[in-house]
Amino acid sequence: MKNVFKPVPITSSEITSKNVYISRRDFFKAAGVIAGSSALVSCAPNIVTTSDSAPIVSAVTQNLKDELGESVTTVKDITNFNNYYEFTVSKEGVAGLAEKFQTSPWDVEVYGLVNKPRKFSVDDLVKKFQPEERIYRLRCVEGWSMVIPWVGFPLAKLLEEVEPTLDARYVRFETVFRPEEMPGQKQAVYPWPYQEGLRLDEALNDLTILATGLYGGELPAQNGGGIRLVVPWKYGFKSIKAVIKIELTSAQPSTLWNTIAPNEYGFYSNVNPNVDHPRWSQSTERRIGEVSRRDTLLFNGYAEQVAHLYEVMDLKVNY
Ligand SMILES: Nc1nc2c(c(=O)[nH]1)N[C@H]1C(S)=C(S)[C@@H](COP(=O)(O)O)O[C@H]1N2
Ligand SMILES: [Mo]
Repeated sequence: MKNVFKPVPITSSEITSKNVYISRRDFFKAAGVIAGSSALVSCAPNIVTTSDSAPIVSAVTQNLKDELGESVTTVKDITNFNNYYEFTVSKEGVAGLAEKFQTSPWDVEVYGLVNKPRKFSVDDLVKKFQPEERIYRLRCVEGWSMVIPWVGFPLAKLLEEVEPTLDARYVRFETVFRPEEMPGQKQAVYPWPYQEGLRLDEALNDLTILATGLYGGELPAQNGGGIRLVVPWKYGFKSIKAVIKIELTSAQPSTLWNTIAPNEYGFYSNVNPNVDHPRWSQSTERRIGEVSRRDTLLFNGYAEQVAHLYEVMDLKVNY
């Protein structure tokens, strides 16, 4: 299977001898990624040893940790264990089927209850908003998790640009519909295109990003390239991939999983170890790459940043 992950370009002049010491900061500078502006990214440079024989990406990034000190998942696992039903329901099968999927050029249309509706190309968004590194935990509703070093920018920056009107209360996201490239979309089992939604204040929270890359490189097709949403305190299915439409609405948008099984997948779907899925417990999870299970954290460990959004809500009712 071809690895569609494009390694970060490091010039050979930067790797002079067998043992070269480079800081993570220098690494991402070389990669053209602006690092360090996120409060969640540790500012301490991680000094690592690289050698000629070891692939530089994994050598450097194996030292990356989130703000809780959790190591990032390997690029192999992140890009070869995916949920992406437009391609297949087999997690190991997505990467192969997504090999020919065109992720560039890519446009996103932002419209609805806004003063300045507009279509943006991902290239323009990258130039305009200077994506930064965000290391986030991703907790799938099925009970597994990863730690992913995304490259992205706050969705709030894009929403500011189009000026939501006072009536706008929700944001609806829609995935591209290309059944010729996405075999799963030829089957009417699911109500394509995939749709998701957030309340406007959730969408404006600084944790909510649009990702344009991972591991300092491009965003692989299987992870949602051209561009995807990442909402780290919610179950993974809220983080919709391959987004082409973002609509500001007054009413709560319908979402794919909530439409199919409203009793199992609520609109909010905040990670919550105290609210079980009707068919399984949500109190623990398996971190990909580990054997034993670990406790699931309320709001996936981001309570400090987001708990205030739900102060007046009963999370057992509004799950
Ligand atoms: N369009 C679309 N977005 C999607 C999905 C999908 O099937 N289609 N799966 C979701 C689920 S269930 C999860 S856990 C994450 C997985 O993201 P990853 O494969 O990049 O780890 O993507 C989410 N976004
Ligand atoms: Mo998921």
